[in-house]
Amino acid sequence: MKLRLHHYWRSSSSWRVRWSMALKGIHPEYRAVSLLDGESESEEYRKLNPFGYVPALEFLDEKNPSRRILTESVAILEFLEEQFPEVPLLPKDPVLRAKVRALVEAINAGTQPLQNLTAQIYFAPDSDLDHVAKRKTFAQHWIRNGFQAYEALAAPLAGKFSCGDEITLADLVLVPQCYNAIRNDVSLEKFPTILGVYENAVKTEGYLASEPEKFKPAGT
Ligand SMILES: N[C@@H](CCC(=O)N[C@@H](CS)C(=O)NCC(=O)O)C(=O)O
Repeated sequence: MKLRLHHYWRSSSSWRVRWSMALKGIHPEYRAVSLLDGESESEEYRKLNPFGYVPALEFLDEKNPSRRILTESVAILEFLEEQFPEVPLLPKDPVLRAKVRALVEAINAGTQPLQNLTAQIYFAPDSDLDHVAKRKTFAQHWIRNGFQAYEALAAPLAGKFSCGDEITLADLVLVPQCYNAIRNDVSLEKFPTILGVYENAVKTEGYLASEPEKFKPAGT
């Protein structure tokens, strides 16, 4: 299977997929899509992902156009789970699997979209300082709102990571969101479970192989 991952170095949704691939030993071709100069919004890119979002996963050896592209990072993560099960990122126990998926959705559906750049710009469209400050307050609110729920859901489950001592999909989604939180000056101190997971995760090989700095375009 020849894969191309369309991604952006700082995109938390892209990072989730890069991390899963690193753990599963998958080496796609990477294609950087800029979110800053309108490339992700272009007509050309929207043929891959009509939302104008990254990531998008392309099957280079697929001839049928309707089977060539996958979008939505969580759908991609689930696809990778099914196709590359040797390194599992979901627990075996069905109840814990559902709980990990709930943690994934707490960030994927309940946090990330609300603090995404497109939502921020819609909320405060001008580029003056007042609007830029408003965008940040908006992002901080939704990140804290999501993290208080994640903290409550994960506290009874967590060990080194969000569900016990093994990395799961929940961590692959949470930790990139922590990166967004830190960029937006949201302290993790008020969320001790999240902070513990973050501190453990940053020491892992999968984190180091997938983190934004590793994919930062030269000259950025
Ligand atoms: N639900 C989508 C969300 C993707 C998404 O929001 N991607 C962000 C980067 S993390 C993006 O492309 N944002 C473009 C923007 O905000 O302009 C997924 O999980 O793939």
